[in-house]
Order: sequence, then structure tokens, then C-alpha cells
Amino acid sequence: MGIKRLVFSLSLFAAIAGCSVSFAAELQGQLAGGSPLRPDGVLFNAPWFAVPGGTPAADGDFDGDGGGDILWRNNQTGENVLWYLNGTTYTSTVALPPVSDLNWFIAGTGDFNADGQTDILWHNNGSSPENTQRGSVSVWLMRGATYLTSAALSSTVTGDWHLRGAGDFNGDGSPDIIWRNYTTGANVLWLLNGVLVTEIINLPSVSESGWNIYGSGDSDFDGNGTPDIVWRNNQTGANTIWFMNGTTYSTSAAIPSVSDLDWQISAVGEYNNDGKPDLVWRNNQTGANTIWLMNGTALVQTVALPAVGELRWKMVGPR
Ligand SMILES: [Ca+2]
Ligand SMILES: [Ca+2]
Ligand SMILES: [Ca+2]
Ligand SMILES: [Ca+2]
Repeated sequence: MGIKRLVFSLSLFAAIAGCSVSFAAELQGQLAGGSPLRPDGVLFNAPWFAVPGGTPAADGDFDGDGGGDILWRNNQTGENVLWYLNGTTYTSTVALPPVSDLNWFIAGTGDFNADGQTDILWHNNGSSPENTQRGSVSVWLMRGATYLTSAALSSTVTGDWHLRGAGDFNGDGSPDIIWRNYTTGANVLWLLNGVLVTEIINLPSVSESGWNIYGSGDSDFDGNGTPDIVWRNNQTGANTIWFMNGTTYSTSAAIPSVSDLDWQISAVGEYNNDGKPDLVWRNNQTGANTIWLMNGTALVQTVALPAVGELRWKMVGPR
């Protein structure tokens, strides 16, 4: 049902395409970019470096064991931690530097400098009037759980735009980022070269309420070599995958629905070493956490992770 209605929304794309014009205006209004987000208490910063010809890290794997890990942010204290997993088994928690400014959200993951190490994408969308950095996007370059340095994207945006994930859609080795406008339903890809915005691609609009993007995480659900985009409807519990062909939307397919709306898709990664992306869910009421092991769009098995009863901890990636 949700899919049929989603496809219907897509047919309205041409009519809604004007949204992209306002997006471009919002973008070009602030080409100066923001200042980079530095973690609290970190005084030394290494210079930004890119590694030409490097092999990008895969699917939110921070410790390089070949499997995905899980990122958390506490939206009251500003603490950030990484859960290391061995396959689907939790092994340990490592602290990342805190960011006490709660206007900043972890919006995605990807290897932005192609050194084989997963980095962390931040977006500032706190709406208070005194927040002068609203709309800024910053990347933390990481080595495992060690912060190296940060860089601001060359552009910021105004308006009700939310950064919803990252994936390398055009296959150039540099993660691209996914925006969704909660007011208009417009969806946009920014193609990046490191932290430089090189191109803006309009995706189909989805104006029907309830649908939101829960990331990509470089996850290729149909095995065509291009990352895909995960959607959940927070009103109906329907879930769907957008299959992408490069930077172009191709088609969508349903994955099992979850009618209990306390469950949220919180990470997209690869957890059982079969090369197929999986989903991690968090229950924002009970604190339970569960991995869905997937075979494409088919749910194969659920595996419980340790519960985190303190609900201010938000699972924020990989995605
Ligand atoms: Ca990196
Ligand atoms: Ca790219
Ligand atoms: Ca794909
Ligand atoms: Ca898998």
C-alpha cells in the first residue's frame, strides 16, 4: 500500500520540480560555507588530507575488521560513542570526542578522504535564533575511533532541509550526501569531491506525509553497484528501498513493514559478512536494538543487540 502511494507521489515529480529552484537559491545564498565543527576539548587538528587512489572504507566499518560498527550520540549530554561489533555480536564501546553543542547532529558516515577509514558527517540544524551555524555541514576525518581533523563543506543551506545520509552514488570514490526537505518533500543529492560540492542532482519528490529517509550507508541492496536509499513511513510503518542507478532513481521495492512506530531504522550497514546490507533498528520507547539481516529486500533473520535503556542515546549510524 505504501509503495503504491509512494510511486504515485513520484508521478508528481515533474509538477514539484520547482522546489529544486528554491533549493539552489538557498544553496547559492550562502556559498561561503560554515566553520568546521571541532569536538570539545580537542586542541590539535591534523591538516585535511586526501589519499588519491585509496580504497574507501565500506559500510560503516570503523575498526577495519570488515563488519559494520554502530555510532551513538547522546542528545542531552553531547557524548558520542562507537560500538564495535564482531559480525552481529557487540564487543566493546569506545568514546569519541563529545560535542556539547546539541545543534549538531550526526547525519551520515562515509570515507570522505579515501584513506580506507570511515569518517563522520555532521549537520547543524538547530533552529534557535542564536544558533549562528545553522545549515552548516562538517566532516570529521577519523582513524578508527580517533578524531583527526574536521572540515566544513563549501556550502550551507537554509530552509527546512535535513541531511539524511551519505553514499557514493556516482562511483568516484567520494561520498555524496542526501537531503530531504520536510516541508516540500523534495529530495536532493549533493555530489561531493571531498568536502567540495560539485553538482546538485534532484531526486523524485515524496510529498506524502510520514515518509522519511533513513540513510544509505553506501548499501547496495540490489547488487547493481550503486548505493540505494532506505525509507520508512512514520505514520503507517511501511518501509521501502529506492534502488538507484548511479545518481538516478530507478525503482522501489517494499521491505517488511513494522507497524510499531516506536521502532526506527537507525543504521544501514553490513553485519554478517555476506556482502549484503543489513538494517539496525532501535526502539525509542523500550531501548531495545535489533539487527535485520537482509538478502536484498528479504528479511532473513533478526538478531538482538544489547538494549540501551537510556533513551537519550540515539543510534545515528552508519548511514
Ligand atoms: Ca576516511
Ligand atoms: Ca561520489
Ligand atoms: Ca543498488
Ligand atoms: Ca549482511
